[in-house]
Amino acid sequence: MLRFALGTTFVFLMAATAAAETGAEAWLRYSALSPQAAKTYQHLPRKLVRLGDSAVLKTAQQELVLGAAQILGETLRVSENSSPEDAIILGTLPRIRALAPALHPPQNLEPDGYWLKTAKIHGSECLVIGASTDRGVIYGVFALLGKIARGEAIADIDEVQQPFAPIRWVNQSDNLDGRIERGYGGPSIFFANGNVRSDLTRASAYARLLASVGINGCTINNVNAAPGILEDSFIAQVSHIADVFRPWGVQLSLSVDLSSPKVIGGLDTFDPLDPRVAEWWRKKVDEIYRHVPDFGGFVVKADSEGRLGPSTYGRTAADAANVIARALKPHGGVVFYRAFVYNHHLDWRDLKNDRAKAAYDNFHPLDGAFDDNVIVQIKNGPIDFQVREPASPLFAGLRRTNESIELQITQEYTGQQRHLCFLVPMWKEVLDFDMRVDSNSTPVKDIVAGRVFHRPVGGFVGVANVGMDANWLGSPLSMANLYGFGRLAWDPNLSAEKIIDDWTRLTFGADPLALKTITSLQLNSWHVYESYTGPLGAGTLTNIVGNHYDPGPESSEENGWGQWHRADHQGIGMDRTIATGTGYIGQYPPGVQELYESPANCPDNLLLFFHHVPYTYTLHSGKTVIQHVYDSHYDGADRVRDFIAQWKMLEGHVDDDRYRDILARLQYQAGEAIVWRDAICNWIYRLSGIPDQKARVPTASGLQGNR
Ligand code: GCV
Repeated sequence: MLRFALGTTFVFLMAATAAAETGAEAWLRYSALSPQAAKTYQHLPRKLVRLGDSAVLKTAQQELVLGAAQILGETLRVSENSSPEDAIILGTLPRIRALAPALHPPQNLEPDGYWLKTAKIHGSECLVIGASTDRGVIYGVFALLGKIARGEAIADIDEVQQPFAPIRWVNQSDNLDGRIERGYGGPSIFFANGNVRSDLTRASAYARLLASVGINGCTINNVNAAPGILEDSFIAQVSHIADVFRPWGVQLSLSVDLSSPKVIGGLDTFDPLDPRVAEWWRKKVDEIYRHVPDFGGFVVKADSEGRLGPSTYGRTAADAANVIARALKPHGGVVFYRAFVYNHHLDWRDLKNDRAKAAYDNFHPLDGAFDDNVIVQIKNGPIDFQVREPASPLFAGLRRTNESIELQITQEYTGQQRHLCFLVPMWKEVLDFDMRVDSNSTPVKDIVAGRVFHRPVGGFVGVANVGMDANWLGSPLSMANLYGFGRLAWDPNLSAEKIIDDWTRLTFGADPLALKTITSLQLNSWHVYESYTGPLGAGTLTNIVGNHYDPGPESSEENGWGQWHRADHQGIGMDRTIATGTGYIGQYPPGVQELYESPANCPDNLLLFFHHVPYTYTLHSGKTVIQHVYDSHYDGADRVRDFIAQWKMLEGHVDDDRYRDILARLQYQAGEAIVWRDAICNWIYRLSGIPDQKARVPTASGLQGNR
C-alpha cells in the first residue's frame, strides 16, 4: 500500500513566514512546508513521466516540478519513458490505459475532469494524474499541489473531479488605451497606448492563476468594446495574448461592437439580416481563426447604455447573435449575448416603470430563437451587481436557450476593493436559489449549467478586472473573490467556508490564529458591508451617477437610470408586486411569486426591493424599518472597527508587509463606514422625520432623539 502522507487529515505546517510578500503569487505561493510536514510526502515518487507532447502537458509538468521544488524542496526527475520505477504519471486517459491496461479509470470523465489515483503499475508505486483532456491534466496538477501545500493527506488517493459546467470564463473590462473600466488594481495587463503590450509576462501569469482554479476562458477587452479590436492589424497583436494563454488551457475571446461592419468594415450598414453584414462577420471570424486557432468566441453588449444594437434596424437580439454565431460555428466558437439590455431613459414619474423587468421583457419572448452556439449571459440580479438583489427571473424564463450567469468579481458597488467584501456567500445565495420551475427544485446553478432544460452548453462568467498592481486587484484580501469564483464555477456545491479555508491556507499559511481570524473576517464581510450601504434590499445607496462608491442615496431618484428606491416622506422601497406594483414579481414562476408577493412572506433582506412600505412597518425581526436602518448602520460601522481589533491580533502571525497593508485598509474602511453611517442615517431622518430610538442620529432641532 502506498503511503505518500502519513496523516489522515491536516498536518502541522510551518508558521507564517516573515518574508516580504507582494501578493503577486496570490494563492500559488507554494511556500515551503516545515521539514516535519514535508517528511510526510517522502514517499511521493521523484520521477515524473509525461505521456504526450502538447504545450499544455508540458506546462503541467513544469508546474509540478516547480511546486515540488518550492513546497517540498524536492527535485522531480522528468523522464520520457515509463520504465518500471515509482513515478508520477501525467496524461490523458487513453495514454494511461495504454500504459496500464489493468487500471480502471473512470468511465464518464467530462471534458476537463481529472482523476488523481495512487496505483501499482508494472510493480511500481505510481501516482496517476489522468484526465480526459490535456487541460484536465493541468487542473489535476494544481489540485495535487494545493493539497500538498495545505498539508492534506494524499496516501491512497482516488479522487475524480468533474466540472459542473463547460463555461467557466472571466471577462475583463480593459480598454485598448490601457485603462480598465471599473478596474481598481492598476492599468491593463494586456493593452497600453492603443496596442497590445509587448511584454505579456503578466498576462501569462494571469492565465496560470486562472487555470489553477479551473477557469478555461478569458475575454480580454471591455464589453463597451472599441471597434478597432477587430482591425486586421490588431487581431495579429491579439494573437500574442492567445499565445501566452494557450499553454495554460485558457481560451481567448473578444468583446465586439455590433456596428463594426459599418465602423471599420466600410459597409453602409450593420443590419444583422443584411447578407453583406453576414459575409463581413464570416470573413472576419475566418481571419481571427487564422491567427488564433483556438479562439473562444465573442461577447456582445448591444442596445444597452448607449451601445448600438439590432434595434437600429428593428431587428432582435437573436438576429444579431445568430449572424455572428453562424460565422463562429464552423470553428467551434460561441457568442455570449448579454441580457443587460435596458432603457436608461425611463420616466421616473411613472410608478409602473421598472428597470428590473428589462432583461426578462427583452429576452423571454426570444426563447428558442437563438442558435445553439449562442449563450445568453445574465447578471445575477435584475439591476446591476447591487450589494443585494434577488436572482434574475430570466434564469427561469429561457427553456430553449443556453444561459450563463454573470457574477462580478470586481467590487464595483461593493467597496471597490477598498472595503472588505467577500462575495462567495452572496453568489452562493443566488446559485442555490430555487426557481421552482414547474414546481420542481431547480436551483439557479443547475439551470445555468444546462441541467434543468438539457442545454448543450452553459455555465459561469466572472467580471474580473485584474491590473498591473503587483497584487492584481489592488487588495490582497479581494483575491479571495477571484479564487472563489473559480472554485464555485468548478463546483458550486462547495461551501463558502471550505473555499475561504482553502484560500487562506494557500495565501497566508496555516497559522491557527491567522486562519481563524482571516476566514471569519472574510465570511462576515459581505453582511457587514451591506449593513452600512444597502439596507433591506433597497440597493446600494451609493452615488449611482458618479463613482458608485460614496454614499449618495438621492442620486438614485428623479433620473432615468431606474435604480430607484422610491424613498419619500412616508416610506421607502419599490412596489414590484403583481397586485399594485410594477408587476415584476410576475416574471418569476408561481412558487417564487408566492415568496415575494406579500410583505408578510418576503424575507426582510429583500423587503424594499419588492415592496414600498412605511418607515414604521415592522419587520420579521420585530424592528421597524426605520430603526433597522439606524441600527444596522451603527452596527456595521462598529463591526468594521472591530475588524481592526481582530486584525491587530495577527501581528507576527502573517508577514509584515501584508499585515501593515491590510491594517491600513481596514482603518480606512472603518472611517468610510462612519461616513456612510452618518450620511444614510441623516438622509433617512431628514426624509422620515422619525428619530432614532437610541438617540444617536442628530434630530432637526440639533437635539438628540428620544431615548
Ligand atoms: C462595463 C454597469 C457598470 C459599467 C459596465 C456595465 C455593464 O453599468 O457601471 O461600467 O460596463 O455595468 O456590465 O455593461
